Amino acid sequence: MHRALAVALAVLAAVMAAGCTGTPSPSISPVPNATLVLNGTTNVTLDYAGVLALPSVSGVGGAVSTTGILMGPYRIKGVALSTLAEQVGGMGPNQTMRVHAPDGYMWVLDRDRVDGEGFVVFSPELKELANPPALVPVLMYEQNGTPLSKEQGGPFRIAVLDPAGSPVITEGSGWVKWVDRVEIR
Ligand SMILES: Nc1nc2c(c(=O)[nH]1)N[C@H]1C(S)=C(S)[C@@H](COP(=O)(O)O)O[C@H]1N2
Ligand SMILES: [Mo]
Repeated sequence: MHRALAVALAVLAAVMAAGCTGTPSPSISPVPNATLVLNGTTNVTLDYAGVLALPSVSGVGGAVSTTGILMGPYRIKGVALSTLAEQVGGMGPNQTMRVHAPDGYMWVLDRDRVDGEGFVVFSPELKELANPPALVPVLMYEQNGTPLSKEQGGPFRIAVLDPAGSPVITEGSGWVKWVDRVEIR
């Protein structure tokens, strides 16, 4: 009994000592570790804070997978792809933007798409809209007010939003996950 009590007290003392003197616990950073490479007339490499420092756009958008599964619509915050292009000298009318991910996935947008034109747009009921609103394709870093998890395609994923807030649904194949490089050529 005495011995058990002594052990218990020793353990308690050790726990309290650790709690009080506390060597700093390994910091769990809320800032995702990320690198975004922009290749154009010039080349720029941004970290997560560098992307968040760019002018942002917010709105609403969702996606539909090729198998008909609806994702969202979500509240979205990110950087317009046109703003990314401006960081490296802009995009000519006959140039294309290639969005790369480390799994080898790549999506090509022409100038009209970067400007938000020509997307096939659906309602959340997946009815195609004859007269869709003006859209903005973005490099999304926040979905419903939260940074994107890796599972959600984070830290950076392509999304297409309506800045006026209507729940526009676009084709999921363009919503590139884990974007690490954007190339103008
Ligand atoms: N990096 C990367 N992004 C990607 C894909 C992929 O294979 N790799 N698939 C695309 C396709 S075809 C669809 S329909 C959606 C699927 O999104 P989900 O994985 O969040 O369901 O992601 C898109 N983004
Ligand atoms: Mo897909």
